[in-house]
Amino acid sequence: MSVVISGLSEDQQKKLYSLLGHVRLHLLYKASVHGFTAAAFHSHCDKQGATVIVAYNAAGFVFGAYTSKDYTQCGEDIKDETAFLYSISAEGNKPLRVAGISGQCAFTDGATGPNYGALLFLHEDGPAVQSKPGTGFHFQAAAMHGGDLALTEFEVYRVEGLGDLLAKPWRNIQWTAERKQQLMNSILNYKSCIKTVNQARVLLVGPVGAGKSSFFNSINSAFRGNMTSQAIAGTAGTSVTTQFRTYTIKAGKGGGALPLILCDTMGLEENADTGLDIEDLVNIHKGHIKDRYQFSPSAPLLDSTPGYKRHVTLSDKIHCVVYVVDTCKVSLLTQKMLDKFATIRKKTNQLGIPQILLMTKVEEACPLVAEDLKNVYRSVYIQRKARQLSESLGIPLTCVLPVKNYSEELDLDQDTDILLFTAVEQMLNYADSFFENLDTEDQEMSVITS
Ligand SMILES: Nc1nc2c(ncn2[C@@H]2O[C@H](COP(=O)(O)OP(=O)(O)OP(=O)(O)O)[C@@H](O)[C@H]2O)c(=O)[nH]1
Ligand SMILES: [Mg+2]
Repeated sequence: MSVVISGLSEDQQKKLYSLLGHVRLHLLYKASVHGFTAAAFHSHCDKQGATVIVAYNAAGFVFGAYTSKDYTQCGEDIKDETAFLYSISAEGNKPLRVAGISGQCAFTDGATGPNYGALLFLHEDGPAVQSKPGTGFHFQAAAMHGGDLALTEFEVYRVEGLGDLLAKPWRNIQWTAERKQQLMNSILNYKSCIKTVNQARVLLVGPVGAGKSSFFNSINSAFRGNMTSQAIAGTAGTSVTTQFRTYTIKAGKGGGALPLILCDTMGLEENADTGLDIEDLVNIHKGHIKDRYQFSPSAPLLDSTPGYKRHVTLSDKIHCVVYVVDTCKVSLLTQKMLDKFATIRKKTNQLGIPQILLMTKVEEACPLVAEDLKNVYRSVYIQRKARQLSESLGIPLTCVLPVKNYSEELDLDQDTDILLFTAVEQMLNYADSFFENLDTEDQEMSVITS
């Protein structure tokens, strides 16, 4: 996924959040990337709901406008009592917040750059602002932008209200030591209904950096009782994982293998010849790809290449596919990425493999969850993201599971383990559905060649 990065420093971000309250910001448009033109602004920012403009000048001012209304280019004057202009200057200074003059409109919704009367951004389709204090908003030019009307950068963010906590969680989880033990036992004692299959094989698929490798590390750590990092996890422009890996998990140090194999793949990227290849994925589904196969997006595996396993048994096939998505990036999933998911889902459905969706980084996505992971099913924001994902990927909400992976902690945590184990238990249930759906002929066949 191509990532456009915010120009706000940490201090500026904090100040902006202090003006906006309990919200999350999603960068929609960055003029240095998309163009300093009204057309580019409208193509990225129209009909996005509440937004905030962030303009930068060489004098060090960060200033702009918040509105709760859509930009639609309807040509009308828009009233919005919640709209305001603001300015953030040097470190330490309190941000300036300017409400609109009572009775006057907030902005004119035309085809120009955003026009708040007193401030017209992208003036004459360029990196400039026209400043006319007194039109709609009163302010001192020196305090707003220091008189420097040339823009060095111009960004627009969608402002998403995080909402509060639901009175009742949308899924009931028991956050107790007994429940954790119960889940662990249920996973340890899992037996597939097929005699020849000892371990359910679960495949992790998702965009670069979603937390696939971290999920394996987290499960491995939770079962071993201490932090492990067998799978390399981290952040880079492209996928950190470049090999196909099949991981077994041990029940404690020196313990036996769990009846579960987690298969880690290279991240998905939106363009055709980058990231995990769909043909490779189909071969993984069918069990043809060997452990440690080096993915090569431009040259998918052929049945004549060394990493290809010709003779496969039911144990080699994937029994459950888990889509892994970063909760913070749900609104940023591009149409290309969603189309890629749709193709994968189609191929996976054709092979009769059940699918689950794992939403990672829930604590990064919602501060209320960061405060207490037990809020995960009570956070309005997480519920909204789960619904949004369920709709855009066409996966029922019952198959959407929020989790927090271990990423920087040194100690295990009971609540984190309970969420992780709940997800694994569900994966095993789904693998069972796969086995149950096989016809008797398939079930009896131990060696399948295709
Ligand atoms: N805060 C937080 N960070 C996470 C979580 N899961 C993963 N991360 C971090 O996200 C980054 C990417 O995680 P990985 O597990 O490498 O992601 P991946 O899906 O394997 O990525 P590729 O192999 O590059 O496709 C790492 O820095 C992790 O520490 C989570 O639940 N919470
Ligand atoms: Mg990885």
